[in-house]
Amino acid sequence: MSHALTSRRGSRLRAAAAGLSAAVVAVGAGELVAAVVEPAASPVAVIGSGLIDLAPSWAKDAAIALFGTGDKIALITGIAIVLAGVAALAGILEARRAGLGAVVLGALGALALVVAMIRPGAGPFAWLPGLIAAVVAVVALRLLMRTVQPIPYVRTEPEERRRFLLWSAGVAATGVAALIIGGVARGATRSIEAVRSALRLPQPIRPVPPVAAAADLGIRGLARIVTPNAEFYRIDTALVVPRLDPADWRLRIHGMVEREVEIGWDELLSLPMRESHVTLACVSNPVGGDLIGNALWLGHPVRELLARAGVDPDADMVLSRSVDGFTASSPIEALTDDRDALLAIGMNGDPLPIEHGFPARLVVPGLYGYVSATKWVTELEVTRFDRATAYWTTRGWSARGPIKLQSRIDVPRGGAVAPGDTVIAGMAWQQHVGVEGVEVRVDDGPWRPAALATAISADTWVQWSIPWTAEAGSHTIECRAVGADGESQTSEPAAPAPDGAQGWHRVQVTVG
Ligand SMILES: Nc1nc2c(c(=O)[nH]1)N[C@H]1C(S)=C(S)[C@@H](COP(=O)(O)O)O[C@H]1N2
Ligand SMILES: [Mo]
Repeated sequence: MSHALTSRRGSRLRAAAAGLSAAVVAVGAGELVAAVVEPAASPVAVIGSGLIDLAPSWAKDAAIALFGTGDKIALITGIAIVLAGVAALAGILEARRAGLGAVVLGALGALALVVAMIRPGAGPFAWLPGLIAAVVAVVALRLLMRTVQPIPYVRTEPEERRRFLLWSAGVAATGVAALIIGGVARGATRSIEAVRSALRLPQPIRPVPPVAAAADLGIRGLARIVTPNAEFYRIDTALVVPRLDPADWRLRIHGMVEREVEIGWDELLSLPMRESHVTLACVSNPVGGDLIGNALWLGHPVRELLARAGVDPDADMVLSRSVDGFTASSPIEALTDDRDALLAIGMNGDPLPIEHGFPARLVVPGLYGYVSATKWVTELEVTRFDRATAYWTTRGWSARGPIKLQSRIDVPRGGAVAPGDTVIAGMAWQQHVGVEGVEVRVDDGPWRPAALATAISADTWVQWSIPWTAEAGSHTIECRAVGADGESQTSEPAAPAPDGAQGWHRVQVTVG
């Protein structure tokens, strides 16, 4: 009897392992085919992107809060764990009833096929990776099942067990090899990266003066006034970064316009370029958070492009659309007033990094990124707020997103502080309005004015600092800003959803 039980448990384990191996080789095959025919149709990526688009916004907020910019790695890990569970189950089902498990795995491949085909920007072979994954999964599972001993009460012979292990490990290893080759193939098709690095950006008509030395206090731990591209926060829904060839890129301006306008890359490069420092901020940035960065952007004013198309006076919004379907709703005044909303092609002197929207994106001072900063932008639809709804608005975020007045303590960041004379320093911002002052208090003491560094412009954040003599004990440091319009930063706390976090940043330190 005990022999029979071990045997049955053993064969169930083998069935689960067969399911897993079949899934690994199927994913490997699908990813390899995708890497060759259409990287964006990768089965894992399309299912992940589908989940991102379907996820309720609280789940996304939680993912950003938990993992920040690592939210995508967390998602892929999650998918891998779920897939492993389903695959093991499929193996067990297949052992119970031939065909059942194969249907489960095949259905997953079919799902990847369908999702790859219906996503925006799907190419002519978007269906292929999912189909290959489905077929490979079914064949591999059926094959492996033959080597599993499903007969109860008969102890599996060691040779049979060895044979199974060999087969199943071989199949899984083939899958891993396919994944690696796929990764290498994807790397080799990095031609867009080559195109990008060979690009020479045009000169702006009026280069901005170099950032004043007095704009950056150079305090250790304080954010730099201009954020290097490699350190710039990245937030988007793109699991696979769109790789647009500038030669194929076009921007279409349509909707409530007198005439549709379409411009390509060469024409864009021939237009007058402006440059300006603009601080970009994410609406998901919590009080004290770092989903914010400042860069020197080079681009052509959106205002000029809209003027070419001739905007209907009834329009009050531009719905900008990315090649991957993401949309943002910007109030039309923000794109047409004197603030120089840019169709940007350069970031800190380089072409836009691919993950920051290469070859072109929008940058609008004063608006959160989700309502303005569309990356990989290919369309501007002139419309009205009562006619069209953007990606995050359908998920419960505010349709309009002016940036709120905020200030942040960078130094000290909390924890232990040595006693004696030191400095408290941080950043403050309210893009397009500007910051007039920052005040700091320690332990409910009096508010003391901090010294503002030189601001680059009202469209950027500004550094501030204040001396402090740290005395032994625990202390709470708070800061608050006053905008250039005279408004004070509210003490009323609010979560990021639906229109941006607010409240005072507070840091706890222990001196001693
Ligand atoms: N195509 C596309 N553009 C997008 C997004 C996106 O998900 N897809 N996210 C927006 C959001 S929410 C923000 S905060 C900014 C972030 O820009 P960055 O990644 O260059 O910092 O991009 C905006 N542009
Ligand atoms: Mo954002």
